[in-house]
Amino acid sequence: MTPNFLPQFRSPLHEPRTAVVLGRWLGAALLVCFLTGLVSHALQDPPGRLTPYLQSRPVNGYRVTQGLHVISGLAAVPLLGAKLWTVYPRLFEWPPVRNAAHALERLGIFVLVATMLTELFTGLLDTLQWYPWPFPFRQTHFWLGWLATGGLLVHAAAKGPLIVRHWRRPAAGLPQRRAFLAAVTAAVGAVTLTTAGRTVPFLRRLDLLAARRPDIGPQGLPVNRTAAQAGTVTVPADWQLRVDGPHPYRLSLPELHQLPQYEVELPIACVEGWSASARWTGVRVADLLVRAGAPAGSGLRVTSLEVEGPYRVTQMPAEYAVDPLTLLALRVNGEVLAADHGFPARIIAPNRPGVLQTKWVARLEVI
Ligand SMILES: Nc1nc2c(c(=O)[nH]1)N[C@H]1C(S)=C(S)[C@@H](COP(=O)(O)O)O[C@H]1N2
Ligand SMILES: [Mo]
Repeated sequence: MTPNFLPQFRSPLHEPRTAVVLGRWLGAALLVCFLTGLVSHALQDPPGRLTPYLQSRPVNGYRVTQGLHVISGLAAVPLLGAKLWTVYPRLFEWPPVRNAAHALERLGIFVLVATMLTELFTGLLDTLQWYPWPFPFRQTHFWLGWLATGGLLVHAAAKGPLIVRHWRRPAAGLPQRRAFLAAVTAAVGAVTLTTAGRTVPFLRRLDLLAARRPDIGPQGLPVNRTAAQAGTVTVPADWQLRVDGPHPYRLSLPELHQLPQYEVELPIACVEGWSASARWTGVRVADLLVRAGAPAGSGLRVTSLEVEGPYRVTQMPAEYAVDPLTLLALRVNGEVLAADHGFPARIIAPNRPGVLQTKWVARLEVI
């Protein structure tokens, strides 16, 4: 018997079949989100042992995985809401703790729900580039992802018998359940359609909730961090690209424009949740390295004019450096780079997170 100072729940939907159906959908979304998150983490900050496996193809690889990451994470928000609503009467279970095993199970649920809510919330705020907390976003998001996924697996295992029992559709359907699941599906569909346009071009016009539309910005391309935000508005009039290697040299901007120019169509795929393709023109990074006498298999370090910032210095593994599509770009969509897109020169490479497409390049170093 539930004591009467606790709320009474009358909806027939607080039951295992509804919880199992929602759990399946939520589980699928979280699995996609977790795996694409791992890919993103590995590409952004490759641990040494992964470096030999990094690939510069497919060209749109990172765009697809980061797009799926954001889409599945956003879809998980209404799914988690519906799932928690279905099961929350269990929070009022009486007696609150029956025995040690039961206490442990409740503790597990608490950790699972807390990590998931925090994970989805921090991810959502990241797409708005809003970090109202003292901890580093990326590392926290990464480790919480492991905790939430681990918690999810333990939860699914603990509920195994119940899940198995309610896996198949029961012979007598519950009309309220059908209506509820249809409403949840509609909510997921609405969230996806109104946000996916930040990555998927043909949904662009429906992109009502997106933080940034991929076609708004100077030269038809959004900006993540403007020149003013990065404190690099003043490019010296006598700017020269400095290339360090066995045969170091410097090139002025007119000299760079005189070298063979190549044109590539490549996306900026930003980890803050948007991507957009553009036409870039510039000098092949591979050519610049050869000219510096770089031995085959060299990677490079790129330093920006930016005074300080987490992406002032980035490293590029050899796989990207030799790719003919990897440019030191001087133009975008037919125009000289705007200050916000990295004038006088920026890096653009295939299958790379946007954060590593270094703007306002000052120096390349063979490593
Ligand atoms: N030096 C420098 N380069 C940078 C950044 C930065 O903060 N500093 N931001 C990066 C990020 S997060 C992205 S998504 C792309 C965006 O390029 P865009 O502003 O030209 O679209 O630039 C990258 N290059
Ligand atoms: Mo970004």
